[in-house]
Amino acid sequence: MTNSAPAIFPPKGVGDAKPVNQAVLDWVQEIAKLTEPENIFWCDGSERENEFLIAESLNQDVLIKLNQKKLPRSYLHRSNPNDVARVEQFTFVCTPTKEEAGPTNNWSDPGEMYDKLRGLLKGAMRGRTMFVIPYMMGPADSPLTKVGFEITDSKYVVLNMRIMTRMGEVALKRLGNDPNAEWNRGVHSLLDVNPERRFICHFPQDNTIISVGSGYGGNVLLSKKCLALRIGSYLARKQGWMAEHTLILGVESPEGRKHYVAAAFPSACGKTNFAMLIPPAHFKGWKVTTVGDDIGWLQIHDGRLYAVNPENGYFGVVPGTSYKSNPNAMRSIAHDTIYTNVALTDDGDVWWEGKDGPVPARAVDWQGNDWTPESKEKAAHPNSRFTTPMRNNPALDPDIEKGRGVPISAIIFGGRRSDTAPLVYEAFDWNHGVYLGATMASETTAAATGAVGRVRRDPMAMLPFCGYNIGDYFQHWLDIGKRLTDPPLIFNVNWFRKGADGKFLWPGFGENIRVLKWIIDRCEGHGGAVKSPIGWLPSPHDLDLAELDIDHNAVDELLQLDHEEWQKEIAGHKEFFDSLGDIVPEELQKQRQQLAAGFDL
Ligand code: OXD
Ligand code: MN
Repeated sequence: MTNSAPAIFPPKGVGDAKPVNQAVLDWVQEIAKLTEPENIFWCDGSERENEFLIAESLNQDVLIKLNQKKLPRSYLHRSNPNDVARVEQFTFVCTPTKEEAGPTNNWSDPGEMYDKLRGLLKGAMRGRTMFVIPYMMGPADSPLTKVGFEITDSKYVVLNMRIMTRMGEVALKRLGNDPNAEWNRGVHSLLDVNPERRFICHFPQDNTIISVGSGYGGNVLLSKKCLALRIGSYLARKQGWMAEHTLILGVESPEGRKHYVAAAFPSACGKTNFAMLIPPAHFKGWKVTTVGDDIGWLQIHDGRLYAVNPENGYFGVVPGTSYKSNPNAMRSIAHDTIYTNVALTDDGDVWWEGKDGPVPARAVDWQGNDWTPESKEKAAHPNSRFTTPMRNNPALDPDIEKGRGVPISAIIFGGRRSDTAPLVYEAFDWNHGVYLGATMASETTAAATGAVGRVRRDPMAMLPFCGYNIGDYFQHWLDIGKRLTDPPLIFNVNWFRKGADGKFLWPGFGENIRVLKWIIDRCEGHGGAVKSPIGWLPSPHDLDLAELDIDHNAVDELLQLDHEEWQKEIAGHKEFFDSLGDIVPEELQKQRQQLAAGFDL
């Protein structure tokens, strides 16, 4: 584990890929003047550069080499134990007024925050190398694609950005030399990795992100949550598209009919697993392909929604990943992968809770301590991660580079709910679907610091990621609906409902294809459903449950609406809307009243 980032001196031909755009050069000089680095390293994302940075990272204990026979070109990184997840309490949206950031974001006056950050960044890179990373989010020929530059003093960030984005020449080419071109400015410094000096700040009006004091992916890979979601959602509203915390998958029937769906679940609720699903034997001939596992950018074309995945890799939660839960993820992370905060075995392999095979008799845990199965601590941190190129995924969709994106037939919302929310139901129409998204709730996970397992409202899974006022965000969804002549159907799913014995009622993972099939049936107009006050629900025989080892009572329970639970749930919706104040669009208030009437409220 290392927080220090001493300077490195590359050989000739490495670290000198200077961009030509004068606006970028000026900005880099301005940041260098402030942070006073030992030297500037202009990244190009090339193989040679990567090899050099890996060698330096091994020298400086930023990376540990894994068994290269078992895991070719793969490495382990141990973060500072105080720095293992996103920090929502230190994440700010700095808009000119507090109202623009809205009630769900931490807000600070941009001038004050810039001053504070300038103070923290002053001389922060002394004795360190300043890396300048040009990157592109989205396929090369998409109108949605954005260029960003991230300045960082962390080699780990450079190595991860190379996996997670389209980095180097391709970004420089897209930007060109127009000094007025739109591009995102990102500055990151580890400082001394001190939680007291940790701030993740967004300045949407300036298309700028400044992140200090952390080395954790979600806080420092500025392409991801910061640009693709927070700044992205702000730009999307302004420019008439959508930036969402959603996976995108393709599903093809044995007859060759293909649909794409987008599914917005909160962090660590199984987006990666769903996006890489392998159907069970009974669904022979069905095929699921992955477009994206975390973020979707959606635009309207000919009255339909089309989605691209702006990312180039996966930054996924490791614990629980196995050949049983997600074989495609296991194959993806078998090579060219950076692991963060998993355990290391004697033979240089990685291990985590929930991995296939026997539990090792001993290992070194994520903090570098000896570990045995008797240890009280987990061997891998619950939010330990893999960073792996999307091209490692055997189920990668062939259309990931399509600039227009893939046409979306259904949008699925979902969360972790032990009770209340049935396995699946369908909204009556777009506006009702927006209401389902707006009132979504989920039990919190280890992806962010704070209590785990607490039910919180997480509208469209965007609570930590919406870069502007959530009321305006709801209205943006409603407005998009008005522009769609062929809108996707909207659904809600819950894989996590538990029975009285505290066990999950639904097997999940590959079996989720059964729910997906019903969703597709509905999209094609031939799936059966019964009308309920919350939406269209399948009855048990509308779901294909053949060859599934599940108790009939469990299925009934999964599809049941408990009157009292729903009365409580609707009170929760009201409480949430009330907590937001008068920014909730009238249409959603109307939807809530209609729902309440269905439960005698
Ligand atoms: C993520 C998250 O890392 O949502 O994708 O936290
Ligand atoms: Mn996410």
